[in-house]
Amino acid sequence: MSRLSDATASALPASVARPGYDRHAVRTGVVHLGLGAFHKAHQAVTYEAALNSGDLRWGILGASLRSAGVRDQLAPQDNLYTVTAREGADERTQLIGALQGVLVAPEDPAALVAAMAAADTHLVTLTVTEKGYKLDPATGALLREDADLAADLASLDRPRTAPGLIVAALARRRAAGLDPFTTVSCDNLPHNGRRLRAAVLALAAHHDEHLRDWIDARGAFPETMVDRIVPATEATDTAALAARIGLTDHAMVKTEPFSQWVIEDRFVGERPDFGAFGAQLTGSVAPWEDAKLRLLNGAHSGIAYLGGLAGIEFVHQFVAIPSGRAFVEALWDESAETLSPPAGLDVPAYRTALMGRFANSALNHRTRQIAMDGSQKLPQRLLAPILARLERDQPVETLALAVAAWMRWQEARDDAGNGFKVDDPLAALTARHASLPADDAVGGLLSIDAIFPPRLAEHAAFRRLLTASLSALRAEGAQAVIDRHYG
Ligand code: NAI
Ligand code: CS2
Repeated sequence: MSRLSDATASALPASVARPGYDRHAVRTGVVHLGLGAFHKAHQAVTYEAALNSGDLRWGILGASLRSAGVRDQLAPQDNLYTVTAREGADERTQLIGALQGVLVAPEDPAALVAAMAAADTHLVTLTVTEKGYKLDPATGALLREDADLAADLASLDRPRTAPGLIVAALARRRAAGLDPFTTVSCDNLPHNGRRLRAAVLALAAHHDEHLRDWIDARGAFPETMVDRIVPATEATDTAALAARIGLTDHAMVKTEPFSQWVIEDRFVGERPDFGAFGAQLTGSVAPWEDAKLRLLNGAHSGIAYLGGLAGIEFVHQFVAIPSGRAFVEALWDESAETLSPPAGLDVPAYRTALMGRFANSALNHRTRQIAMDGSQKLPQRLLAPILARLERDQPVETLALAVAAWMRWQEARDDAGNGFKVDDPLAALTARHASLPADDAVGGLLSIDAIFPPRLAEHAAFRRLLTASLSALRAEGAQAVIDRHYG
């Protein structure tokens, strides 16, 4: 079967929406760091809409900071790929032409810095995962002991990290008399803009205080809340798409119909008319971000660890079990009380919609994928609402069970005894404690201050609750514990 490319795209069925603009007339206004599934299915779709409206400033140059895989997938396809939104039996596919090219930073960091420093580049955006910012998950401070960051602290001649690339490119723009670009984190980090700004300023200050002051005065790092469930593409997805559209797309992404992007209206120079293309510009993102990180992502993490331990592969399978669905609702009952919902967010309706999104069996969202990088995710998803509730002497039984399940997950063995690799930058550290007797394991894991703030680590009642939950998970198994409490 032929592969998707400029030469073959005309053979696509009429049902596939395609670019309504001349790809060769597009200017590259966006450089995106971390060209992964989520960017392709979320922000890129917004830029595609801008291009289709006739605003040809918003082509994308993607960059991988780690490997050549995505570039090698897309180059033979002239950087074309498709986004397929699935819900039950319904699926809609769109051809995306906004991507103009892909750079691989380790191969040629200078080329990436030059692209970020180009006059046409108005936005530098990121989806490098929570761990890509080289920040302490609990405090947000730079992880100066990280090898790549240490190299960027020593020299920015060949930057390796996202903050390093941004500082090097901003220095280049300042020297050329250009304004900074607007730097937009699109990762599930709390106060993502503020955290990225702090990392960039700290790294800039290390090299040149005047550069730091210029970025501080002239730069913009808007906060964002980003939401679209985009599971990793699997071979079966690619094969099913090829059978339907008659071309092979090795860079396809699958997602849901839902998409939301809330952006703080804080930009330096030119930007797309985001509001016209479905994004929400606002003065305050935090209430939206808290709701999404604590309700959607908090439930996701609880499902990932409890479901994963019980041998449940997919999110929709977990919520199809009555006790699983009841667990999610109980977690939402606890977390929702810690929110200050923004005007326009109806929390009960949001929860109902979320449960429908989780139940979407067409996504096959793997619990194992969500379980990844838990040390980087727990603080904002589960620990923040727990802290808020403990400060008000409110119970945290369900949130604590989700944390205990993460602790049990660190043992790298599910309830059936199947071993697995804990995919987490702190896995070596958590493994030291995970298999100790329950209270020692809990105490050791709570002592990891990159994850647990002292107020939690020192909370005796919380530690006792975690120890009881972990003991039950070890003795009965996750499914039995969920059935006993929520069945
Ligand atoms: P992905 O695995 O497809 O892409 C991850 C990207 O991050 C890749 O380009 C990878 O090279 C880069 N990366 C990973 N570790 C890095 C590091 N240490 N330094 C620099 N770059 C690094 O994952 P996907 O689905 O694109 O998700 C990426 C991020 O997007 C998530 O971590 C999350 O913050 C955010 N997100 C994802 C959603 C989803 O459903 N997939 C939804 C909402 C937000
Ligand atoms: C998921 C998120 O993998 C995970 O951690 O919880 O990627 C989730 O799919 C998105 O935040 C949904 O917007």
